[in-house]
Amino acid sequence: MVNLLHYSLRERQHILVRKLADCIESQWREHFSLSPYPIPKDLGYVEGGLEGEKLIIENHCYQTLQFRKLHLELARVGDRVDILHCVMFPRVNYHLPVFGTDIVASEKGVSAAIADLSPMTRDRSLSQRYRQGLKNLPRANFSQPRVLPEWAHIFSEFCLFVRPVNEEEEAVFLERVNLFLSLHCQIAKESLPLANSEAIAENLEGQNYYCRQQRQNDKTRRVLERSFGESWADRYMTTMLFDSPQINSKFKIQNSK
Ligand code: BLA
Repeated sequence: MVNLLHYSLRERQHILVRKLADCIESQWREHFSLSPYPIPKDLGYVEGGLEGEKLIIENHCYQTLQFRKLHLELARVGDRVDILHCVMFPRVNYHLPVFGTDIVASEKGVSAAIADLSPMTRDRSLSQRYRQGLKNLPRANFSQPRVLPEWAHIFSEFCLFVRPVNEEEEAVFLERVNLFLSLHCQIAKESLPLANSEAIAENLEGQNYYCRQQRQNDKTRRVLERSFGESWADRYMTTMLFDSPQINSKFKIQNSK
């Protein structure tokens, strides 16, 4: 029964949300061996509606050798707004950026479409391999680029933040995110774990900072608060959407040698 409900949400969602969700999942399956990720029991599939605004949230989470958490979330606010949220958090002993994407769409169209590969280094730069790969992507023009808010300085120079105005621009967005993902999955698959404790500490700090900044997104917080209340929204943002990595004692032992 639960599965049927899950499917019915995606099938009712905006076509760009459906297509991007399918694209993300198929890239994950193609490139990685996916293990289950333990989602707190009450947060896998959630429905709420305190102020009459019904919110349905469906979470899909996995982990792999290289990623502590692959998270795809689909949500619907009332019967009008569809949301896709996805973040790929690397394990801190892998030197990889954080892939993130967000779509906010309604019958009127897509108001926000965002995608980035965000650097975790102190100087906020992507490695040469990522920069080269991203620079070589075909040019993508959008008629309504959007300006990022202040908290979003965590994103890279390649961050895409637009309001696609028609199906053609939606397709260009989808294709570009697909290319970000192919590049990222390919590099991730070939990368080896770090043994240097300073480099691991830098990744840990980078992810903590990324999560702290993302939790400042008041637009996300307000949607969650309206349906579930303040404390629930805060718990959801810190545990489900942007949880800081837990440092594994294994790294400490390995690196103290
Ligand atoms: C914007 N996110 C938004 C907006 C809403 C949400 C309603 C405003 C849309 C607009 O301005 O047109 C809501 N997003 C949600 C909700 C969830 C969600 C409720 O994911 C989950 C339950 N946000 C992310 C990720 C990124 C991100 C991974 O979750 C980027 C990698 C970015 N969302 C992001 C940015 C904005 C946004 C930059 C614009 C914020 C602004 O203009 O102030």
